[in-house]
Amino acid sequence: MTVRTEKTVCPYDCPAACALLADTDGERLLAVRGDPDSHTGGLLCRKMQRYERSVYAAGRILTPMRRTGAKGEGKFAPVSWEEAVDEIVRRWKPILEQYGPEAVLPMYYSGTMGIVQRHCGDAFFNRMGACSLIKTLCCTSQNEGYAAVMGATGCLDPRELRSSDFFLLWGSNVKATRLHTMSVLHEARKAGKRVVLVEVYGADMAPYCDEVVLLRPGTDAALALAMMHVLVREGLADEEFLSRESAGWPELRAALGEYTPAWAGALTGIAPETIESLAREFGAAHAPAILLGSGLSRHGNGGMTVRIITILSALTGAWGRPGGGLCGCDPTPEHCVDRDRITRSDFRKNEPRKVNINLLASALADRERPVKSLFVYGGNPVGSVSNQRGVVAGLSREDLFTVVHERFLTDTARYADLLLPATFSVEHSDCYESYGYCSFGVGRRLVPPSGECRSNWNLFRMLAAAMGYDEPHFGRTEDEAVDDLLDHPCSGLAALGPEALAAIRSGGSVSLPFADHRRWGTASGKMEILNPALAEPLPRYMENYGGVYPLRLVAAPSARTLNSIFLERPDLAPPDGVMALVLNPEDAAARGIADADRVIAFNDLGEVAFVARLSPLMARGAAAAVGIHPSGRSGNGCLVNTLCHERLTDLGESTTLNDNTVEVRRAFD
Ligand SMILES: Nc1nc2c(c(=O)[nH]1)N[C@H]1C(S)=C(S)[C@@H](COP(=O)(O)OP(=O)(O)OC[C@H]3O[C@@H](n4cnc5c(=O)[nH]c(N)nc54)[C@H](O)[C@@H]3O)O[C@H]1N2
Ligand SMILES: Nc1nc2c(c(=O)[nH]1)N[C@H]1C(S)=C(S)[C@@H](COP(=O)(O)OP(=O)(O)OC[C@H]3O[C@@H](n4cnc5c(=O)[nH]c(N)nc54)[C@H](O)[C@@H]3O)O[C@H]1N2
Ligand SMILES: [Mo]
Repeated sequence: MTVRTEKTVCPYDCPAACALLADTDGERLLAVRGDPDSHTGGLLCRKMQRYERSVYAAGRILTPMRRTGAKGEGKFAPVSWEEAVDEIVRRWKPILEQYGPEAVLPMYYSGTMGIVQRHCGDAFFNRMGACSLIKTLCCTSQNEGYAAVMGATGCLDPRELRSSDFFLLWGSNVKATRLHTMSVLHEARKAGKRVVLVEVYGADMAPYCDEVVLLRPGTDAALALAMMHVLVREGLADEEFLSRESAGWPELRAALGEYTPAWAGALTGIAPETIESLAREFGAAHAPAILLGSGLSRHGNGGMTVRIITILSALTGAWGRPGGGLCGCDPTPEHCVDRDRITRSDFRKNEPRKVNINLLASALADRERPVKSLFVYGGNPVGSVSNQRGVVAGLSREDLFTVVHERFLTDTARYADLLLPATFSVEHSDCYESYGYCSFGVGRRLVPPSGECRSNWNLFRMLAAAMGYDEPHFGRTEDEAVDDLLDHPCSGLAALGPEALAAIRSGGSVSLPFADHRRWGTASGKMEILNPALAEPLPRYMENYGGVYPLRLVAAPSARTLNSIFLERPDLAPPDGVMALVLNPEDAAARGIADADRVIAFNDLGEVAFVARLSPLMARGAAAAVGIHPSGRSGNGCLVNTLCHERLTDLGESTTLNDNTVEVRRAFD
């Protein structure tokens, strides 16, 4: 057997887009490891170290299938691709005639981050005139909150963190979601620099931090405002920098008086002395870095919270010094290639009906403008979108024709009328732009697709042919689509020059130059502390939506999975195989709940059965559901998103997954 080693890229929705070395025998993927000569230095998460176990996992969908049981039951029988495609076209025809193309709702989110495979369905559905999905299920409010102050100014590049002298990890589980930054934190602490965590649930990161500050979900802006209050009072704000580089500082400064540590203490649950000392420490640092996660942006006040934390990051003038500033936002994604060459907005001839992904349940319940067909390719909305009961009710509609293109029988795939088998990244070609680590990579098809699996690109090619869409775009191969993107690079990639591009054309990753934050990418050319274009020009403290139940519920990421990806892997399942809800021991004791008890979390939307886990590193008055699980792991088949409302954020129409309240009781069974 000849083993070939080739360069490829991790396709998943993590900031780093890790560079991989893949061993194959030409037929099968044998092993994968991190590429030591890359921006990630060869470090690879536990999930991807055994990628071949996912590719060849039991339960992989290998043929097209038609539903034979009730919707949701998960019973299917194989059919050929020809039958499947014929049926799709046959079922769409009367829908298109009677209801128009806007009765077809395409849905994808972040199954693959490859630019070609992820977005290729847009060209097809633009051509059809179908609904246009507003894809704000992740961190749009975070990026818009940042951009409200900084415009298109690049964030602090993770490579610059080596020059930082104080680290504020703000709502980010770096170990799970930004593994490559862990070595920076380790080195920093060895050098005597301080690392402080501001979290709702700090158990994963606490061992790597000097101090953990726990706060009530959704109150982060109060902490940031009170820190600014202290910085001003102590003369630690860089007045000269702010008056030179920003617009609106005098107005905000005048408003800071009321935001005292005592005021913030009452809202956040943090002791006022802690806020004082944290502010002083931040103010004394030469180049403090805030590493911002997206959890705090998934609240009704999320955009405003990120605006305020962004302003805090600039208050001491740190942005003017190497290593100082804020890391973790991406105001100008996709500056390597022109995504429109894949999505083809020019194919659309109608003004699209827009459906926000977070309002899927409502869209499926809309009788005035009914959705008659849902086409899912690269998402698991039953597990990932708010109002799970509503989503499931929609998917259960007998008159909804649902197609799901998937690799596994997810909780969403169970509702498919037709289930189509999808490829893994090593079975198709694509290119990838990291969203936090300034890299770009290409991964070509390395092994033949398993069974009858087809890539998203090839699926839409087939459907376009069957629908009679004869644009040359749909005639191209996926490799031609990748080549076309590389032949027309945008600024970030073009700057590398033709040799660097040629070196990765057949597979591999390159690091991109540092983002330029010497000039503010805003309309005024200054940091916009006051932004006249917004409904709230001057930042102020805003409450999140909250609710009437006593515990604030958040959904935290799991290091073992990536959203609902990797659920196929027994080696990554939780050790006890259960879906846990983390509570602070005092909140648990007040309810007679002990560790490992079965509990029910409930609110006006429904009930979810968890197993309780008690942790002193969980904020008082809050509860965290870690990871997305298959419904089989839940005591009553319902997942955490059952308890999440369909409300949107203040900026960016984004998810408010972390902005819900619940009560929890012991389950007696
Ligand atoms: N409770 C809870 N909800 C959440 C989150 C959470 O942490 N907890 N996270 C939120 C965030 S940050 C995000 S980004 C969203 C993610 O939302 P989704 O994208 O809906 O969720 P995933 O679990 O990533 O599902 C992606 C699916 O795509 C499939 N897939 C992978 N590659 C391909 C491919 O090439 N082609 C096709 N056709 N399918 C493919 C995978 O098998 C997987 O089932 O969820 C959000 N919702
Ligand atoms: N292993 C693993 N890696 C992942 C993912 C995963 O699911 N697993 N998801 C991927 C995706 S899609 C994304 S978008 C990124 C996300 O990566 P980041 O943006 O860095 O965010 P997370 O690490 O998910 O951290 C969110 C944290 O916010 C906390 N939190 C929730 N609400 C609040 C709040 O109100 N205030 C504060 N201060 N904290 C709060 C949660 O406890 C959680 O620890 O990670 C990606 N990488
Ligand atoms: Mo995400």
